[in-house]
Amino acid sequence: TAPQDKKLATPSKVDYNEVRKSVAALLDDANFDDGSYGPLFVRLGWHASGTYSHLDSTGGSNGGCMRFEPESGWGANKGLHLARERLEAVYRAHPGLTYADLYTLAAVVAIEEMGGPQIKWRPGRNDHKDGKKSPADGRLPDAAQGAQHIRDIFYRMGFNDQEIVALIGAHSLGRCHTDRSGYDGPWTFAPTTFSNEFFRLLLEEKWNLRRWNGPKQYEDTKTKTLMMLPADMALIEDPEFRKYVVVYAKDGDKFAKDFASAFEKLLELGIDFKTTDGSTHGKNESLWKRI
Ligand code: CCH
Repeated sequence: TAPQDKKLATPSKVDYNEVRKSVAALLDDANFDDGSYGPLFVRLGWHASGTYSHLDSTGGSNGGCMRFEPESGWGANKGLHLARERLEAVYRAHPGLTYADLYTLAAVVAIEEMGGPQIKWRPGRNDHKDGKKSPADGRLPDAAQGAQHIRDIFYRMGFNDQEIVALIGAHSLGRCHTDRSGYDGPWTFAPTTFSNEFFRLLLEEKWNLRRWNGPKQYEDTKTKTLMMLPADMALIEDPEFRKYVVVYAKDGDKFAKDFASAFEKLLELGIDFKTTDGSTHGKNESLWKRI
């Protein structure tokens, strides 16, 4: 049997379809950003998982540690308390549900509800009682940097160049907030719709440095309403990354498929799913083979 088909040793009483429905019902809010918590939920699931290091098997979504110091206070996680607070009602309504499972499932539901691909997801993450096992700050990417930094960060998680580009395609969703990252504005004209528009805009628009008092970021020359981070621009400046940008800009279905695989892998980094035959899988043995 493929690892994902084995039965969990301790089947949970939680009805995850009901959890999905509860999350979906919380997405829309006309007074919040572009009308949806979806993009913020995606960022929550990604930041909960993206601390993983395959070098020492620390970090990752297990533990649900972002609700504690120090992770809750990291600069990179600014604003994510809004997502966690929004999801609190779902946690309370489903005894047995872990925060660690909820933070990752919320991202999956958000992507699906915003028109994205189905992403394989399974429960099995535990909650830690405090934030003591959180790694030191600095594992999430710095938007001011370029290709080398992006590779350092994502290779540490175990991703290759193609997966890196696919994952960052999530910037078709949402926007930057001056009171969180310091950056400002959305990447696309439809920030609550999953699409390959981020890649098309990267290639097709002309991007100039924005003249403003904030951090270095780019704006489109036509409407001056869209933005790119220095780290986003690295995807077209670096020839290896650029190859995949070209592929995904042309083929939205391929992007959706590759994004789903990479995002599934991201959410499972460092997780041991206990199975009925006593074996464990996870710690990414199975995932490693796919690199
Ligand atoms: Fe991202 N991202 N991200 N990002 N991100 C920001 C917002 C979102 C970087 C920087 C930023 C991924 C990779 C990277 C989302 C998903 C993903 C912001 C603005 C910055 C800065 C935060 C703010 O001010 O609110 C950098 C750098 C990288 C890689 O190098 C990956 C991978 C994903 C998911 C797969 C989403 C969604 C948002 C929008 C959040 C919102 O509130 O709208």
